[in-house]
Amino acid sequence: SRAMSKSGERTFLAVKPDGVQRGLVGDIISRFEKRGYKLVALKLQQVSEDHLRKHYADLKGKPFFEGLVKFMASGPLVAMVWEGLDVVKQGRAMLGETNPLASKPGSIRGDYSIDMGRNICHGSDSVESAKKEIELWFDAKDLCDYKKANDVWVY
Ligand code: 3AN
Repeated sequence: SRAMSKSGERTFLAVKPDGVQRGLVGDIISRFEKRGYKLVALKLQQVSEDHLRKHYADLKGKPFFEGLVKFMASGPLVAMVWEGLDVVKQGRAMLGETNPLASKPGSIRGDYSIDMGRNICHGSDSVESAKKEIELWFDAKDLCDYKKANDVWVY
């Protein structure tokens, strides 16, 4: 069924340095856990500007690109992989919009952010970019393949 084939979908999510500084890591993880998603990989890490230039390669040339790279390298962030039914699209909905003004209360950005350049979290925007981002941020051996007790009844 569609549900079975898409239940293994994965996305890359990050709590950006501002989210870590503001103590929002637990809240963000909790939202995804409670929604029914499965944590597949997780690390707290301060990454290089080089790594971030690769991560944001599609935005190269944008006026905010250099500032974005510097901000993302300015402190530790939490990089994660989450798995479950429609997690790419649902994850984006849970994050909110790029512009906090367009982010509805109830979303992470809609609840906690007012500044476009300080929007707390990142989530892959398609299944294809999720694949690329997961490969860029994690070794295959660090992705945990396990069953959760509620795998059956959540879906
Ligand atoms: P999203 O993170 O919502 O997918 P992208 O990929 O278009 O948005 O942009 C990546 C990040 O770049 C955003 N999270 C935001 O922090 C920053 N950004 C995007 N657009 C702007 C902008 N117009 N001014 C400043 N920062 C921006």
